[in-house]
Amino acid sequence: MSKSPVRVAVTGAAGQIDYSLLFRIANGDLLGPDQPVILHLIDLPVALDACRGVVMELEDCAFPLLAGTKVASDPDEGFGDADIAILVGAKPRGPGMERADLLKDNGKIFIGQGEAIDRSASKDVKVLVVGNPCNTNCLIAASRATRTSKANYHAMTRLDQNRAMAQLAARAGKPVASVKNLAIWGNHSPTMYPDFFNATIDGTPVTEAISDHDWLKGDFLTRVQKRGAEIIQARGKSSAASAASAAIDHIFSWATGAMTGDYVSMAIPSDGSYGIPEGLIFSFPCRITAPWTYEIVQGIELNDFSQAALAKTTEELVSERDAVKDMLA
Ligand code: NAX
Repeated sequence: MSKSPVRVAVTGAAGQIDYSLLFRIANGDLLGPDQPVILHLIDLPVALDACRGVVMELEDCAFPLLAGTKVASDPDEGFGDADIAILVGAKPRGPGMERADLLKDNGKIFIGQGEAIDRSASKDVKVLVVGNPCNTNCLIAASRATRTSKANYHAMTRLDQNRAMAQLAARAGKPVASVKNLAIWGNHSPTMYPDFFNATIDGTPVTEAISDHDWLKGDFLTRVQKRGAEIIQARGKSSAASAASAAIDHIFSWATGAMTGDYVSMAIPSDGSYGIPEGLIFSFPCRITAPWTYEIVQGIELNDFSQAALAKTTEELVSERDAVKDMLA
């Protein structure tokens, strides 16, 4: 018997990330090749015609798993009965705009969307925030969760993990699949910490597989932390297909337990592990223990270098939380 469709709501549906993401979801990449999906495309009223164009293209792909589509600008309509909500739409940073203003302008969006999700989505909804500043946007949305579970509100750092794995593999001359347990700690921002000390390549610690530790502590970290800017400089636009792919990876791992045993980076509400203030949306090394069930990997050794890096990214996230404290429910 065929499975009943899962409703996936996606904001920013007329934007460039979703132009890749929606087609991958409809193709079965998010939830597997036997799971039909109904897509809810959400964007601002001004972008609804463009969304309708995207729907026409989705139809023209004749995806066997695409069981329906809906276009909406009203958040309650868009998130209505959604099982999964991927929040991509956000206000971009304008010229001369301070980070605090960006946080506040986006905060308003995520208050409204968080409230609508809590009111109208499925009670077990799983939420992934991609729109930047994604950790703090997620914090604001999760603060509205009363009926839905705060533990199901995540922000995306999987792109940073994927970028770090690719850089290490290239440096070691090995396939990317040989890199294991590379996790991102902290904020999706240049303070993030890709923890190479606890990662392995073909089972060998990265610090043994790559002897140039100055590179690991220097150019490697900087490159991962600033990869977004490097892409913009080369492409003239920010990362899109790779961001969509990472969103797929995040949900696919969480939903199916794929990569079980290996670490996955997820920015989730802190439970106080590793001394990170409770409730902060912080990227931890996580393990998927069963479909839709995750835990923070415990007992990871953090040397002085790692502890200093964690302190820096924690400080930034605490200051972001302070900047939006009036917006937290
Ligand atoms: P685009 O500017 O191409 O598209 C954004 C779309 O969101 C537009 O169609 C816009 O109308 C819509 N939108 C704006 N406010 C909305 C609202 N309140 N409700 C619904 N839709 C709304 O941006 P794109 O390149 O797709 O990037 C989207 C976001 O992803 C940005 O905030 C970007 O910074 C962020 N990113 C996050 C990454 C991550 O790893 N977490 C990496 C990629 C990307 O930089």
